[in-house]
Amino acid sequence: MTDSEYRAGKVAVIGRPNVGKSTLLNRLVGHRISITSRKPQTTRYCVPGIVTTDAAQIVFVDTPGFQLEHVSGLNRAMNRAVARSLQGADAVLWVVEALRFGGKDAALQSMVPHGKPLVVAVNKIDRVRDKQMLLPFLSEIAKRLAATAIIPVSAARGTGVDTLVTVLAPLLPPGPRVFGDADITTLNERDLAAELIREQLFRLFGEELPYSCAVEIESFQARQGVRVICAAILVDKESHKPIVIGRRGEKLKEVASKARRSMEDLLGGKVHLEVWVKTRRGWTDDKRTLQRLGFDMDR
Ligand SMILES: Nc1nc2c(ncn2[C@@H]2O[C@H](COP(=O)(O)OP(=O)(O)O)[C@@H](O)[C@H]2O)c(=O)[nH]1
Ligand SMILES: [Mg+2]
Repeated sequence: MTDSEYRAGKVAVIGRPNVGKSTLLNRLVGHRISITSRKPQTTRYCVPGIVTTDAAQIVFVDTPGFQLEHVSGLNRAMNRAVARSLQGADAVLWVVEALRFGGKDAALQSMVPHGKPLVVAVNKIDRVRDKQMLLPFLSEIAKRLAATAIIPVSAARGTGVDTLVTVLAPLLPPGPRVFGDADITTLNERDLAAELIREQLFRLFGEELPYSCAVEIESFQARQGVRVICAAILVDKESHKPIVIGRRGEKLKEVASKARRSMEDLLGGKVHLEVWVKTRRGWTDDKRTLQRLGFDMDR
């Protein structure tokens, strides 16, 4: 392949909550950079994942599910982030769930910018026992969405994921690679660490609590090859504090030790993690807190 044939660009990954966007991003990149859980709307940031092949360098941008309900400052900031990443993308990867295309999926149609190449990934095909059932679903999707390609995949198993890269690469503009072969994301270690703590909140706590929590890294140092990290979990209600801490601090210990292990996996090397809990009432509507958490509040 000559230099002039090499492709480079951004692909925005969109889809209704819980279809497996973040799982797919992690599978594409080969590392767990975007947090996942069984609960909808785990993802709060646009998480870029870099995939480099002989033919192309693609920055996939995982996005939060677009929020139509609960208009808090946080939700508006998340919506702006999704809109911006769609504008900045060279192509769109729309993830839907096999055999499940409903109103919440259809509502996204108006968000796909006109003229941008669209590829649809039909995810979770590992759950479809009778593969014959897929064919009518795929043709239904083909009728409804003006996609360049519709690819059945399983993000959980890795099926079809390489095909996605092969299909997307020629849709991107020609250009040189911008990142090194080993680069997997443009997020820094501090942000990744905060997200891995948030992931445990989603995995370990009930329905409402994780949505009103945030994580702030208060200090992040490297000492003799060990990353020493102090983090605060912000809760929005005083009554949430004892829940996160748990009896004799057991819950918080579990959060910290699971998050620490994921950090060591992702970052490589030893991590020393201290986590504590702080109440900050109304933080989801507090511009300064949102700014500190990395949301762009200028618009
Ligand atoms: N069976 C199956 N489950 C999946 C697959 N991809 C994702 N999931 C699960 O679907 C849930 C939501 O995944 P997540 O990636 O957080 O979805 P997102 O909200 O679209 O980012 C999690 O419990 C995942 O384990 C898949 O290919 N097969
Ligand atoms: Mg997600």
